[in-house]
Amino acid sequence: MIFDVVTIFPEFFTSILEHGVLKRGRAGGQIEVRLHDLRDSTDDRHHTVDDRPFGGGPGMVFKPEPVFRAVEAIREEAAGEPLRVVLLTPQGRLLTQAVAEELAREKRLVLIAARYEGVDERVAEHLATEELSIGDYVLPGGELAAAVVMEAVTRLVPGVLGNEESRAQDSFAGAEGGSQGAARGILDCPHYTRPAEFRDWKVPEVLLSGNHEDVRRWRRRQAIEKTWRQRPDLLANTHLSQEDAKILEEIQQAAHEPKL
Ligand code: 6GU
Repeated sequence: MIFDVVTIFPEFFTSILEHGVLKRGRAGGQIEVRLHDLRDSTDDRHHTVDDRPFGGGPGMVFKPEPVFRAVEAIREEAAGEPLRVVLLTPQGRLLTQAVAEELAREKRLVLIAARYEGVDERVAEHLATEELSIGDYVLPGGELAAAVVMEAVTRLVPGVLGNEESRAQDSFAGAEGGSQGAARGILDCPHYTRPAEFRDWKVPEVLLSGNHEDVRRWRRRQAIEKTWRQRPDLLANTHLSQEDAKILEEIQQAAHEPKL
């Protein structure tokens, strides 16, 4: 899979490309990341990428010409292959695990990281195939968002993690009809490692018991309880199995019983 990143800060990506899943995917040849400096697509002496907004107001807006030129050069190089062009913006559709799973099926993805107050709307209307946001907060630029998209997608590309099973148990996996995993649209359970006792805090006994069925049930219950407490919105959007619905009922009952 090829990621083409259009940015005015290509150096921003050098560190993340040398670490973790992106390093792995690149080394294994499953992914390739091509950085395109937007300033290389300008034609004036000062390599101008932005200008003042029509109608007034604070900040600057990315000019359309360099962005169109950069993406059209990529499109030409991709020679007729269908190409998804993603504009990173807080005005976009929300990146979810289901969206990441969908993007992971593509062969090539263009990511436009905008800075300043935004990009000329003609980019969104006539160049990008979609707009994507990584959450309901404002970042000063799209670089981190592009990095988030690449990391979330790359770990789903077959062969990168080498442990296809662990992904099925991700928090959110299958939340919106994507993959089917042990956990469907609920948060992950807690994890522990040695030492079994740290500063008086003991690892839950059941995890040391060696009883796999008890461990499975405990993890399931923890995951459901965590989700109910932290993200009840996820539970509302998830179809619970009969076993899970019963567990949730027990959790809720226990929470409402006065502690003696
Ligand atoms: Cl994609 N860009 C910016 N600038 N801010 C964001 C975002 C993207 N997603 C959430 N906040």
